[in-house]
Amino acid sequence: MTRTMTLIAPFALLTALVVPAFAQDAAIDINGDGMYSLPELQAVMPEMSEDDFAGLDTSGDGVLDADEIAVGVTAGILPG
Ligand SMILES: [Ca+2]
Ligand SMILES: [Ca+2]
Repeated sequence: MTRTMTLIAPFALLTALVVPAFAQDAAIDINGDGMYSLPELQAVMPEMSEDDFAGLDTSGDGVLDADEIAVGVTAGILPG
């Protein structure tokens, strides 16, 4: 029980606190597809560079999904 909690808790915190604050911001997701493209992010974060974006887009599909956003927030690249 204790061991399971230790493994799960950090991820639960990320999901509960970090993802919703940024990834559910409809003002950022301009086209409403649930993903964040570089132009959408640059609209609110002009300092976001193509290199920053490429580094976050670990799946390489050209957009950031909620998981990739969460990684960026944890890394301090995106606001939480
Ligand atoms: Ca979008
Ligand atoms: Ca991606």
